[in-house]
Amino acid sequence: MEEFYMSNKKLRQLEAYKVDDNNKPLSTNQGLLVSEDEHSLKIGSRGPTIMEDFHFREKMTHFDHERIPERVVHARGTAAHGVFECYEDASDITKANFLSAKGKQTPVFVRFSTVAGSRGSADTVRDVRGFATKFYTEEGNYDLVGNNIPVFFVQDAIKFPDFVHAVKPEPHNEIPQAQSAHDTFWDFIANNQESAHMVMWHLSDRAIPRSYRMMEGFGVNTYRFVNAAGKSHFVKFHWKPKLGVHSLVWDEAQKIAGKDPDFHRRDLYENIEQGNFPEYELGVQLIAEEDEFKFDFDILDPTKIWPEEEVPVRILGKMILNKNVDNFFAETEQVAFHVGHVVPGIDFSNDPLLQGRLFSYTDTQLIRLGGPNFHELPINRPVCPFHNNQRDGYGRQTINVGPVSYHKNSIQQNTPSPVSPNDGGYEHYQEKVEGVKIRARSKSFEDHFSQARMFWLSMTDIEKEHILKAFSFEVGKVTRVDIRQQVVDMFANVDVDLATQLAMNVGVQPPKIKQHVQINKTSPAVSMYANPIFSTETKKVAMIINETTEDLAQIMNALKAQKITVELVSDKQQTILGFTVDHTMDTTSPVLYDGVIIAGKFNNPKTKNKLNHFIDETYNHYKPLALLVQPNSTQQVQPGDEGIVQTVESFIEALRIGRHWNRATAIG
Ligand code: HDE
Repeated sequence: MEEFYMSNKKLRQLEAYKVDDNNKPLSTNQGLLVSEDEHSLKIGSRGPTIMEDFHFREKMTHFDHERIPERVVHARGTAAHGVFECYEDASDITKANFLSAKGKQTPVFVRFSTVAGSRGSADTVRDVRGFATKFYTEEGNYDLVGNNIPVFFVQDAIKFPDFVHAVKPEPHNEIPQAQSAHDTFWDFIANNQESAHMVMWHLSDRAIPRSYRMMEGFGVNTYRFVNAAGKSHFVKFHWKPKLGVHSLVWDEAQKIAGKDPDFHRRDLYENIEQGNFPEYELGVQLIAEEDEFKFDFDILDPTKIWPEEEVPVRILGKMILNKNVDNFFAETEQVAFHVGHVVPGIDFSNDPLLQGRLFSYTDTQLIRLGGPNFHELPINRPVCPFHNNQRDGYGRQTINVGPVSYHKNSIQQNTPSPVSPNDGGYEHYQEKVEGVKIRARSKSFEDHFSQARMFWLSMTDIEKEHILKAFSFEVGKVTRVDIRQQVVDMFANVDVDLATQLAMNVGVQPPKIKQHVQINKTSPAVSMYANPIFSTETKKVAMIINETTEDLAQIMNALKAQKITVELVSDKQQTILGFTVDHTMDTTSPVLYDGVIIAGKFNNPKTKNKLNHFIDETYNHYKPLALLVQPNSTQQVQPGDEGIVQTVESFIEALRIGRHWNRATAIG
């Protein structure tokens, strides 16, 4: 067994539950060997099936019950195992043991997801992405349940059901699937203006990531770190991907949703299988308890970021995802995350969204996983021992021995017995709280537009263009004109020019408000394109070849040397110069690649049309295109245009950069 496998306590634990059915005799669930599995038991071969057929009944009953409710949000997801490694002793800020020593390793399981769509919906829709990590620490499971966008739509958990109802398919006809571009979503936004900041992120390219391997993660809510001396800091969590943050373009994302609805799932799975293990660094922003009120926003408000320029991110360690699941249902579907799964040294703030989340996550598992014993499912078990007086319930597996299931007792000398904080027992941070009982929101949560404008002002020109296009698409799909008008009026608070252009694009009156929020502050860290990470690593390229192709082996070697993944595409399934093609131009599509190389001349008019499609789409989506031979291509694509090249070397450079935005006639 591979070394990383042996050193990963969680993977070793899961081994005990694995069953290999390969080459094994068929039996019933009771272990009875089965001699025949294709015909039910009948009276005569044309007669009725009889009650006695226990084999049929067992098989069919199991089938009838094999679906569980999908997650109420984040239903569509995919997951992988990995390891977190601590860079340095962080005991000055937290007593969490998994952050206590350089080189300390902790097994992890990460589930990425979309939010709005059903379990079978497409990966590349415009949506927030979930980024949930379970650390199997020696002190119990710690779950960091985050998103790829650092703020949220609502400030108080009590509004979450309303928000989710608004974004989900409309209840009368269950349309549209996995889309925010519809009336109820935008009606909610216009009437709940605390969502302004989040909407700006949601309309940015962050909501159409290129890969789960190329997006940031954020804890969103404000938590607490507490060290051994009891000193507390407010903390926000960040995951920073080694490959940088990259996105699709909207036209491409929509097409991928049809060509390969599993695009992100496949990308993660294939790259892990190929040994391209995704890596993310874990960072924290810290605010000392005594500095709680020093900012021009409330640090407990989940619709606000802590600008990285004001509160720098301290990097604590890195996570590498190096193993795919063996069984999607057993692991990815049954994993149960909860923001309340913490370890000593990690605690909560009074962020009202977080407070509500602390209830919701366990509650939802009760219905989804069918009762209170979901912690016994292999994927959810801690790797450290756990003992308490909880007993029974559906599907209980543990056989707790002895007569005692209560505390205090004398029969078993009070075991299991509580552990003092000095010996690792969890102790809640002793925050002093006083106040009147009241259903209200703090006045310090009332500024909904300053950070939304800060986000807008921090965007590069191309990002601004994409946000305006996304706004125009989404609001343009709203059928009720008055909702379109309300959205225009609302976003004039963020930027009057933006709202005026939006009004023109969606056919309503220019905004009534003529004055946006008066701030000019920026936070360059929120821009994806201001300081991009350029790389060719793990980018996927289609090379179109046929019998006219030359130097194939050399080209492949040059690309592989840059860690580029190549798929060979031709007009038919065949082997050329010793290479078997992976796809025909019919079984794949240009939208599925980061760049295209044309290395074969085709004469058949129908094939030429297909080739032109590859060229046009690659051009329209700003991706690099190498014309190693000159095909009879469409007019607009000419060597010399940005990112349109004629050699493998210049293609590699163009691919490193990624998108080539200065193509005047591109549509993406
Ligand atoms: Fe969640 N969220 N959420 N959420 N959330 C769930 O738990 C909830 C919020 C996030 O891959 C549910 O097991 C409330 C913010 C992720 O299994 C549920 C509120 C953030 C996942 C739930 C929020 C998240 C969930 C549905 C507002 C980013 C998928 C199924 C107060 C920090 C985890 C489940 C996975 C899942 C409730 C808001 C992230 C119903 C009440 C903010 C990544 O418990």
